[in-house]
Amino acid sequence: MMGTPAQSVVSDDIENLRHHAYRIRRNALLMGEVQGQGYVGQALGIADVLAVAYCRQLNMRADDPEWEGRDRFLLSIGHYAIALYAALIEAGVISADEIDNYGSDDSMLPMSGMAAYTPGMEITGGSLGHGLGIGVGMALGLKRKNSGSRIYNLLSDGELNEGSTWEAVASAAHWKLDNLIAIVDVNDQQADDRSSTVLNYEPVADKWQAFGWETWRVDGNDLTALVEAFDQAVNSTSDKPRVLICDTLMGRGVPFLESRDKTHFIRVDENEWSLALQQLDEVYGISAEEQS
Ligand SMILES: Cc1ncc(C[n+]2csc(CCOP(=O)(O)OP(=O)(O)O)c2C)c(N)n1
Ligand SMILES: [Mg+2]
Repeated sequence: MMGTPAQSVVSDDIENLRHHAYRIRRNALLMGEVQGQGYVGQALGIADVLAVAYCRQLNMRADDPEWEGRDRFLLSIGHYAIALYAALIEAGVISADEIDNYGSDDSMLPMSGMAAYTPGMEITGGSLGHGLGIGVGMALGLKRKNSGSRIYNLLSDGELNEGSTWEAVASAAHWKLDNLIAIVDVNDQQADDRSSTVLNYEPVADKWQAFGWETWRVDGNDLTALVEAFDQAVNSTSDKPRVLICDTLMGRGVPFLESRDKTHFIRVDENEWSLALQQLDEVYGISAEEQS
């Protein structure tokens, strides 16, 4: 029976993360409702990854987001800002009161991620293909300072179209950046079409591996698989940079959004935000009383 307590700790852990992921999705929908539109599909798709990163993995201090010893989480994809805000709110870095200001003038939550505006937003992303290069420089700098902090970089499958991404992939391996963990959101979507239709990215895991990265490919909506992959990436003793290639589903957790064809930028009718929130509660088995 030796394994039983450990297993129940693990399942408690997953249950907690499931709740965090639910709240991240909910925060994102509430922000979408404020503006009536947004990159909500991405936030719903990446919420499980962010729950594991922000509610389990990152070494950080919610009340001191610039603490020198922190792990840095770089969001290359500025349009995913709504997803990161939702996670920063859940992690206690940003107050939930800010949700109502999402996207308005002078808000700390602008629609595209900008470092100067938002606590916990490490870089200004949005000109795609630069996050990993910045990550390489930061990881190298931290190593030279003998810091134990890690750099995480969340990038998208659309960013795999950028030559600058692959320059960064090559240099990270060259510099043996074992403190760098890339996370690729493979949702097979981008602005113009399916990513695989615009420019085939497969075999994506083989490519990163051939460049000298330790590589995991996981279902990015499976919390247990994510926890395992994050743990292995963090605990590996190799001198290679690490990448978690996460297959995700845009709109995950809200069935009427999951089944949409075009999910890059979502607009729904005014009354459909409450439908989205209601469907999310149904998917998670949360009753109206629990919510209030
Ligand atoms: C260098 C650069 N080229 C083009 C754009 C315009 N753009 C904004 S989002 C986007 C789609 C990128 O793909 P991905 O991040 O995979 O899209 P998603 O999964 O969010 O639909 C594009 C082309 C940009 N921001 N930067
Ligand atoms: Mg994409």
